[in-house]
Amino acid sequence: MPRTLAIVRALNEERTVGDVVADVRAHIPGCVVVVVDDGSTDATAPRARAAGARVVSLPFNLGMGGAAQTGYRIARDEGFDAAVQVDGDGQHPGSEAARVLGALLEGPHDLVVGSRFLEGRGDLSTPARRWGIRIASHLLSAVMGRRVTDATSGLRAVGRRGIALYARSYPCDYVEVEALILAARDGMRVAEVPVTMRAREQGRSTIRPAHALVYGARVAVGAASLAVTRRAAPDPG
Ligand SMILES: Nc1nc2c(ncn2[C@@H]2O[C@H](COP(=O)(O)OP(=O)(O)O)[C@@H](O)[C@H]2O)c(=O)[nH]1
Ligand SMILES: [Mg+2]
Repeated sequence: MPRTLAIVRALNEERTVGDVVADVRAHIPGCVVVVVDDGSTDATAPRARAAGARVVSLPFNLGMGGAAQTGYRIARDEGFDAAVQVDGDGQHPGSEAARVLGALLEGPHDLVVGSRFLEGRGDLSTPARRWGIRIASHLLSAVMGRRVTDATSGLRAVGRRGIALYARSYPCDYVEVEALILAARDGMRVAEVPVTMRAREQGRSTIRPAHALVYGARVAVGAASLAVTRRAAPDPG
């Protein structure tokens, strides 16, 4: 069996993180779960530990990108074969994490993203978020040369190549979208599989409506830079 690390980023998710850890462990046998507690001020760390996770408590808030990179560094340094990213807020069911991981392990892809929009599995986000996702997905599809329907999905799995890449560098602003751009630039093979996600149980998304426009613009810049650097890349032959 390939050794898999589940990376759960969590900021003040004491109400959900324990269930998330238990759910992932139940659906992915043998999986090690690391919760990257990014400066939480609640009981996120003890709840995660009680559910069987390893917990890395960062000394201060690094944000989603820094927290993800922390997880990938553990995966790289400890020689894991695969890593699956799962949110600590309970939106990603363990069964769906297992599905995404399964698709990765079947091959031949280097990165598999769980998409809410393939097969019309329902859309739980706000209208602004939907627009951000739509813009991001269209631009990314154009640049990556393959259809991407859910560029902001945080439910994704990578193999050793992705672990090495993301341990070296993980974007820090529009993390999930830019991480896809990074993967494409590195020549990684990307695929999506349909997943069902749950609505957020508490708190609110970190993506606010006003961000949607900025989000689209940032992705456009990232996509353009990808197109340019790709063309400029020297032919290894
Ligand atoms: N490590 C870390 N996790 C965060 C931070 N902000 C949010 N998260 C976690 O990242 C996951 C996704 O965040 P969320 O706001 O739900 O984003 P959305 O689902 O894409 O709208 C959740 O598990 C949050 O607890 C942060 O600054 N650092
Ligand atoms: Mg969420």
